[in-house]
Amino acid sequence: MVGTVTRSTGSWYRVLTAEGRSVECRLRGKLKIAGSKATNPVAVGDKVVFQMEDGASTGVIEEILDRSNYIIRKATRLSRQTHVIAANIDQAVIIVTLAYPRTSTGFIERFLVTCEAYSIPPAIVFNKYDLLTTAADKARLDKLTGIYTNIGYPCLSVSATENIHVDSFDRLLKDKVSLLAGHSGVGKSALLNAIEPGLNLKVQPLSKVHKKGKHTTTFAEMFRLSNGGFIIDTPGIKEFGLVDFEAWELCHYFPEMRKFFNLCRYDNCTHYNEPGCRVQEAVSTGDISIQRYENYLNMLLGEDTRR
Ligand SMILES: Nc1nc2c(ncn2[C@@H]2O[C@H](COP(=O)(O)OP(=O)(O)OP(=O)(O)O)[C@@H](O)[C@H]2O)c(=O)[nH]1
Ligand SMILES: [Mg+2]
Ligand SMILES: [Zn+2]
Repeated sequence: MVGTVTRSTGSWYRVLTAEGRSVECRLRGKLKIAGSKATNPVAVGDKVVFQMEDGASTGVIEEILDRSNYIIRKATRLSRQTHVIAANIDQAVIIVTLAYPRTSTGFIERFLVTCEAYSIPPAIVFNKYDLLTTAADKARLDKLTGIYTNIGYPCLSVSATENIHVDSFDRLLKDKVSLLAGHSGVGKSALLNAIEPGLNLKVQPLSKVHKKGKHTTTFAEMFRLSNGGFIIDTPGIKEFGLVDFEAWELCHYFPEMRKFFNLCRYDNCTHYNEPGCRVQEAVSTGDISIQRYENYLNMLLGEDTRR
């Protein structure tokens, strides 16, 4: 039988069949993916072949089907071992807020670069629209959505608590496997509850002192939505860290730079301060957003934008 892994606790995997049946499965002996350095051979989202155990309601996973993509995190900072967080993801949706708590553009762009590196289409959802009350707040939102939609990244402005454009959020997730990311407190659980009240996810009040929100979600799991979509709820964004990259390849993860960087004078141009650089020229003429370029430089030069 074939199914999708919807939950992994280390030794047991919950596998959902096309008929909608969930079976708790173990792994057959030393099942490993050839060449993989991963500590876990099977992750949420994996498509697997399994067999029922004789006279039991449990199953055994015998084979992992090829992944269309997957995301990993390093076991530790220096370790070469990796942990696969999830596989076969149709899109990665980042929930952000311009206030309470404020998500930095550096953080959004690090997320977008990670999506590009993993070949996962991203989407950006600006939540807590109801809290943007001044003209300056709204102008800032318009500017950001302008920058991202121009590059081709879909953007939504919503409010989970005031029910603004929640239907668009529902359509975004329909029939797709979506990874949901975003800082603690931006309203991921509130938004999911708004489109699917039966989920009853815990919504945590923002801590008044730090305006940062407490971390409440604990492990990766895949939820089925009644619109046919699946949600992978990650334990915080830190697990969705940037893959390792070389300086010359970072620009490949900025789609708006692609049409310029082959035209630079030097083949190994990093678009920082080299003469004859067409990317820097495009920034000065406004064809590439200064904000995006500055965040590119921050990533290139290794400044921490993980805030
Ligand atoms: N004003 C306003 N508050 C919201 C909105 N959405 C969520 N909140 C509030 O923001 C706080 C955090 O919401 P959660 O849904 O728990 O945030 P989360 O992203 O799931 O946080 P973690 O589970 O910790 O990652 C709660 O107090 C919500 O009521 C919104 O659209 N507008
Ligand atoms: Mg939550
Ligand atoms: Zn250049």
